[in-house]
Amino acid sequence: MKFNRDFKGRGGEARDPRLPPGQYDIGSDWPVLSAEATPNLATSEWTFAIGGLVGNPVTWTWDEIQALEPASYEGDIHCVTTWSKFGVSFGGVSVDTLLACAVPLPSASHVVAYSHTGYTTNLPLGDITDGKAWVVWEYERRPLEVGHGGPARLLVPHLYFWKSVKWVAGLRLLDHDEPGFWEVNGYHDRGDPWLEQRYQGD
Ligand SMILES: Nc1nc2c(c(=O)[nH]1)N[C@H]1C(S)=C(S)[C@@H](COP(=O)(O)O)O[C@H]1N2
Ligand SMILES: [Mo]
Repeated sequence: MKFNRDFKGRGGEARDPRLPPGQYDIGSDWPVLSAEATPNLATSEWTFAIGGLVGNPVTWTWDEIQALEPASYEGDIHCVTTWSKFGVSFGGVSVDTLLACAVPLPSASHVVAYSHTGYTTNLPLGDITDGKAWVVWEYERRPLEVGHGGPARLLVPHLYFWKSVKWVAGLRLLDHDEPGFWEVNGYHDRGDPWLEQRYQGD
């Protein structure tokens, strides 16, 4: 088998084509990385809201969001701290299903995703539509652990994992870009791992 130079690691071994530049395969580990203290959110108190530039602002309770059409993701995730994790599965609901209820206005171009703890991140609306983002409450078919964002987190696996807000509380649709917690602290505005957009200026 022949490999292109670009698919070889430093030792000359074949580089896994699932691995974006500068990343390594962390295997079965899954580190917990949180800027804030882990909150204890009862599902009876948890809500998820979509507001801002929408025709129909909506807030779902836990039972209401669970009743929506289920959707899942099977694939890889990439953290800016250089680990990637292959072939993970998450279950929840597609952000497309949620946005279909809220009806984005034509002027909506960006979102701020925010957590119940105050963490925020920004995304172009186009990065969370057409099957690219989920609100998830299952990992490997079990309830998502609280350290990893349970009861539910955002999942935007085509971007670095800091965009996947843990303990997610909602989306605010805007007509402009509004950098979030890590983005105002020097991280890249968009965070595409394949373009290695780690820090501002990358
Ligand atoms: N609410 C909240 N969400 C967050 C973070 C955080 O600090 N708080 N960290 C982000 C970062 S930098 C990463 S790498 C992932 C870590 O998710 P994990 O702890 O499940 O690995 O969550 C992202 N979502
Ligand atoms: Mo991260």
